[in-house]
Amino acid sequence: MKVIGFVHLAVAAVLLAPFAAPAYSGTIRDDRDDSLYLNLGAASEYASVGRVDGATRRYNFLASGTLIAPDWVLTAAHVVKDATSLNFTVGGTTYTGTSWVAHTEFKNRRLGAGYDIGLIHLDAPVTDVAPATRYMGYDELGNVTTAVGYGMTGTGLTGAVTMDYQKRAGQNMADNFYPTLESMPNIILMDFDQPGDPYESSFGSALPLDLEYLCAPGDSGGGLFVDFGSGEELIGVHSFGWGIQDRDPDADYGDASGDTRVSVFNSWIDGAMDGQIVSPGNSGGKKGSRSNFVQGDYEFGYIGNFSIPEPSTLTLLTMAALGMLTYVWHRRRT
Ligand SMILES: [Ca+2]
Ligand SMILES: [Ca+2]
Repeated sequence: MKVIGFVHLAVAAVLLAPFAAPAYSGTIRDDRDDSLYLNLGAASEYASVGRVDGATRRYNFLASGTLIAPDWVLTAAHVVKDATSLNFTVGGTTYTGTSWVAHTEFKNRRLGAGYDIGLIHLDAPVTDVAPATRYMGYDELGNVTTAVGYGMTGTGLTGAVTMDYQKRAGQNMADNFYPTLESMPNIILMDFDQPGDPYESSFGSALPLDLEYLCAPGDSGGGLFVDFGSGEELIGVHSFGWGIQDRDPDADYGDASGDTRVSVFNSWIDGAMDGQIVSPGNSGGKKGSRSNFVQGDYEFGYIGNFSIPEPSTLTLLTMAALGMLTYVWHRRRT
């Protein structure tokens, strides 16, 4: 183990200090065997989800991403925004990111605004793994989702306490959209329901799914899938965790997570892959353009039958802190 990464741990600890212990939390049901989640993560339907190893000027980090074209990886804006190098490993091969772009409306790490989406262009096309199919509709809510990534693990009782570099997948219900002020809701919310304890439910049904699961630091950028009847489709990009009840976003029971909604960004994704949208400062660097939403015929009323407290300063700090924590201290293997 090398010293590299120390600075990053320090950054995360400072951000967490006011409201969270520097121990993180767990992500699988405490009454299920981990092998079930590992096996689901290894399923061929989710082969497009790979591991992102990145660096900024100050630290190395680990995150996740989903192959959506032979040479393009969809991930979170906060994964690529400050990166100085990015590698993507999928199907046992590591590819080098030659350029990347974060959504230009992702500003000041405001994860609650819902523009946490970005792309990485690879140095060579991936030929042995099929890209994920992006979802084009708006009917995500009420479906069983499968979240896939390389984040930390643990159980709902312990929180995310272990980084073992394994790929896992688990299920959750797409309960609600996060009520942002945007013209279309662009964040999908899920909560980690505790078996036998309805008080550890933040919204939606209090009954956990068989492989109930919550994303944890390191999962950022990974994929959220739903099978609408014609195979798994990519509906979300893992963005943040939310300590909605205990104000500690450690991915234990009662916590929630947010995914950036893929379908409302499909035209932005297409524009970025065509080279029409480039982040300022990235290679090729023309000035970034504004988002280009598909307006469609979406209907409002998405807040539905639950209420989310007004985002307090503390809540926003919490989400921002987890965004930083996603840059898990990454042990460089020698
Ligand atoms: Ca749930
Ligand atoms: Ca918590």
